[in-house]
Amino acid sequence: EDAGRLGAFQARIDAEQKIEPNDWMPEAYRRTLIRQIAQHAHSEIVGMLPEGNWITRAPSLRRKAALLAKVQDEGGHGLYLYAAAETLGVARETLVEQLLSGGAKYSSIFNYPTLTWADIGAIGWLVDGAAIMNQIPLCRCSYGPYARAMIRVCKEESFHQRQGYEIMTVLARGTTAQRAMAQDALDRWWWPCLMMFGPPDGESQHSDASTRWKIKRFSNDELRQKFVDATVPQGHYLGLSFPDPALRFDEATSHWHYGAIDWDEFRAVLRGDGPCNRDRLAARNRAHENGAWVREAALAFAEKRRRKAAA
Ligand code: FAQ
Repeated sequence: EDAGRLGAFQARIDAEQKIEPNDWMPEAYRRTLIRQIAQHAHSEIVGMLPEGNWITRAPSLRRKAALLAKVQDEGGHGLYLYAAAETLGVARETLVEQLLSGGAKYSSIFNYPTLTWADIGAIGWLVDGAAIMNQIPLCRCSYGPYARAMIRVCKEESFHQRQGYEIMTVLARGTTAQRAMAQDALDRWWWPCLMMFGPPDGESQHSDASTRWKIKRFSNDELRQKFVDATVPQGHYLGLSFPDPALRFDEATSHWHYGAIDWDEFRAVLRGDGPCNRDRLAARNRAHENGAWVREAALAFAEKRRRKAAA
């Protein structure tokens, strides 16, 4: 019976039909989606921290308004994504608990510090740029609630990317000190951004299954290359250089060839030994504790309403 159901399930995926929450699905499909969507949600929530660090220090009211809106969007993305994960039968509280206890993964990129205002430009341009490259194909993911959430998320990420590139443009055309700040931010964020796409294809343990299930439409290395090809000309347009002596345009393939990624650094960040892993988790735990009164008040209010309705 299971073989029949499995065949019918794969046939629906092959026919580009969406899988919806009440449809039958193999346990492994459910598990991999919960894993990926939860990690994605955690990334949005932890991803608010590096930029949140600069909200009170944005250089103008206009910059502050845009940054505040961007960070709020990220909180919203986290919430849609937790809701999408809940349709697979996992409680949001369980996922939040896994994040707070350090048992869950979130994107490696959010374990790096934001040292100057130029980092806000670099995050928008590069981190959101990488996020879009990875998430546009997820709009066509086989799981309906995840695919639909990605449509709005990508529209917002596209605004984020533009605000980041615009910050970089102003700095790159500014004083010598501003230009140096923009270059320094690019130097520090470039390699960690390339790591966002995940391990090389040969070491990506989930890629085969996720490709068969049309969760993944492109491999980690394919998306990484697309990102490099799109981003290098943008950096050159700003008059900035990339911290990679091996970077060169390959006429034969029409792709930008890039140097070796330091996968030891990636593995260290995943183990919890990146520059900010401990700070990020401590900040999330503090925020959760400081919000306890809101959860208690919401529960008390819901209880009062329930009693009123029953009376
Ligand atoms: N960091 O077998 P694969 C954003 C893990 S954008 C940490 O290749 P898969 C927007 C992976 O989970 C960032 N862990 O895995 C924003 C797996 O571990 P597991 C979030 C990583 O799933 C911008 C193991 O390595 N975006 O937040 C990373 O097939 C600005 C083996 O890897 C998403 O999550 C990494 N970089 O492919 C917010 C997109 N890479 O679970 C604020 C959705 C890999 O076995 C400010 N996710 N790992 O313990 C995906 O597309 C996929 O999950 C990949 C990884 C492509 C990330």
